[in-house]
Amino acid sequence: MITFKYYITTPLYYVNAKAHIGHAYTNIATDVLARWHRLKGEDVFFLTGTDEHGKKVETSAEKAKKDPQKFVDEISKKFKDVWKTLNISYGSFIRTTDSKHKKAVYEVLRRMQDRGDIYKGVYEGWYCTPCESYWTETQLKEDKCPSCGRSVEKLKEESYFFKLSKYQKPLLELYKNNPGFISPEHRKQEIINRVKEGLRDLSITRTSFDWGIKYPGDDKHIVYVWVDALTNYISALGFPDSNNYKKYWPADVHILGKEISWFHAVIWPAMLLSIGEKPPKKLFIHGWLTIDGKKMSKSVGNVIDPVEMSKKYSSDSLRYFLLREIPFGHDGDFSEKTLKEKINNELVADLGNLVNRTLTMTEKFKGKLEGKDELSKEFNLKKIEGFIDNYEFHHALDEIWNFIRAANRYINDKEPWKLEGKELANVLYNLLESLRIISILVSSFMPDTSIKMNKQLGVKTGSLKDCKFGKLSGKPKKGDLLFQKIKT
Ligand code: ME8
Repeated sequence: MITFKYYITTPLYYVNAKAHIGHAYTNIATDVLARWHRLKGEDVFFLTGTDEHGKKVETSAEKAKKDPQKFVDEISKKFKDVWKTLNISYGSFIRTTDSKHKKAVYEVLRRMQDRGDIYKGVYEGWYCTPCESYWTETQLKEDKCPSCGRSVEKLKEESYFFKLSKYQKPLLELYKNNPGFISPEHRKQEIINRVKEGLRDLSITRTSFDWGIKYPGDDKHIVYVWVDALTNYISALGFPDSNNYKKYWPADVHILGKEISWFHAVIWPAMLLSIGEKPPKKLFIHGWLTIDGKKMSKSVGNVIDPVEMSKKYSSDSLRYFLLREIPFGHDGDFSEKTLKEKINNELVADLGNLVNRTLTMTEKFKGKLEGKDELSKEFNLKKIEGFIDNYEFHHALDEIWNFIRAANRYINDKEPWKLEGKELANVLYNLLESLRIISILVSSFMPDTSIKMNKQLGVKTGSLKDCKFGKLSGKPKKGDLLFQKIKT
């Protein structure tokens, strides 16, 4: 049997502050995909990590009165702790301060130089430190950074340049020949339109700060943080000649937020074309979360801590909510009020209730649990798979919930409390088989819940091929309620 590989990545988060709900959103969505592909039996490489160089991190370390390396060590560890709380099943965590990463960056630069794609010049422009980006006068929006809206400062420095302009045509060809390269469609159009307007060569070194990878052969230059960070997607695999690199590259998908689409859709593939490596197969660009309708920011004081949320409501509830509430690829709003409503109306009333009712009746029943399939028509695995393959998590969950609701209706219709013997066995068999399958279907979204369900059902962890009737085994035993009703 051929085992397919699946290489999926998240962005590398800046370590200037701790992880917030926006970072959690990306990692949860990526985790769902990684887990889903494991359920399909694929060989998954799931990469996340931290972006640890640049002026922004250097300034944050200074403010904290810490040595930059010590500072990044601490924050990077905190990111790992958050991912543990949220059950993020990454297989590899790359830090841009890792020595294998630095080696890969040198190799990338060497190849770009060999190609004749790097030259020395002078850069003058408007610099946005939070975004670590230079902008031209015309790109500014009301004299502010067009990406984040914050103040910019004028800088002039000697710099090495990458001949990005040379790659305008090859990039447009890449987009044309690979229609699925950038999703969603409207994001792809934005990129194509901007690339058609023309590309300027990219300044790839800085001299205004120290904290970063030194440019080979010219120590006062530090490698631009984006050239450094983007290389993570191959350095983590051991680029250039490791077995992992050969096996997993090109990435099947990079998941990222909309504000960094330019770096991933233009600069990254141009770098790869320059060094003679394949571009990733796909970029999926998701939208931004607002908090109760407002932009999340430290100054407004509305930054949501995902760990606090998951301690309050469980990590599974948070995971479920984020993917059920917001169509992936669109902007969306995080509201604690809606989170509580979803927990009560969907997790407690539908799924929790179905498990509780079924296990309560099963515990009282002493006969053999057997019957004939009356419920499998209520779910369509192909449809669910199709939605997930299209990154439509909310539709996949809708479909799974239709099945859960159908099973609850089945109890109401059959009135098993009035039945006994074979008739009762048949109803219980159908419910237990449905729950076993539901547990598999929700496992990527809510891994803890699935484990708890399997324990109560007395079954082993299943995979997608077990999503059919006729596999019930083990001894069910009622446990604690899966979800607690929240006071609103
Ligand atoms: O940009 N809503 O790092 P970063 C949704 N180091 N997602 C959000 C979000 C929000 N409000 N805020 C952040 C960087 N994100 C670079 C990346 S990659 C080689 C280098 C998520 O710490 C989203 O995924 O600013 C966004 O793209 C990412 O965090 C930015 O994280």
